[in-house]
Amino acid sequence: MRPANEALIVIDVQNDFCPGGALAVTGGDEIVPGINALLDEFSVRVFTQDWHPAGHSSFASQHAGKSPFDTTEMPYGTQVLWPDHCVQGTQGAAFHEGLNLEPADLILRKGFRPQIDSYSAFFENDHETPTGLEGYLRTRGVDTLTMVGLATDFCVNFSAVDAARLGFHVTVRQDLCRAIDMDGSLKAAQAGMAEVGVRLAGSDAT
Ligand code: VGL
Ligand code: ZN
Repeated sequence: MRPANEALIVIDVQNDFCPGGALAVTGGDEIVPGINALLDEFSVRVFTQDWHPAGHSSFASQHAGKSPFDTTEMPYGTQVLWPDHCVQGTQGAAFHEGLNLEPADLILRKGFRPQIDSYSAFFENDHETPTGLEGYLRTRGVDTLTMVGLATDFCVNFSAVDAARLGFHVTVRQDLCRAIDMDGSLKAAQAGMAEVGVRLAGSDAT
């Protein structure tokens, strides 16, 4: 068992990011058994859940003339437009049925504000509005994080970079992540994570 200053953060292992889902990540479901096994090693265990209201501003369907994976300018910067996904209360927003949620200390929902997306578990995409996770972890005495989940190049990447900038020691287990990888986004994410001191462990499976 790892010491109490270490937490496992399981990012967005939800049906819509798994094969058959609205924003399916290739092999997204393959990581579930390995995550379940890793949960046993940690005494602090946090899961995140992408949780958008219907008609969320990150959905291409809300932008006339735009298609999924196009980009648009938002007040907080450039935003990729996604297929409708992880709509609150839908089966697509539910966790993968094989994922063992029983060990969860905290399930943190994000992306619920209609006008702003939230990839990171720590801040919304304005890089300013906190989710509260930093305070939760610090008040529990956690300073070291292992991150797994979906997708390597978006929510895992943003979460890992924010955590490293906040001063946490961060390891991303790439073998327990899968990437969307649009236009070289995986390579860019790996470089960005390495630059802020995130340790990239496990081989990149994509
Ligand atoms: C994610 C795109 C949109 C993710 C969430 O979990 O990586 N990606 N919403
Ligand atoms: Zn989303």
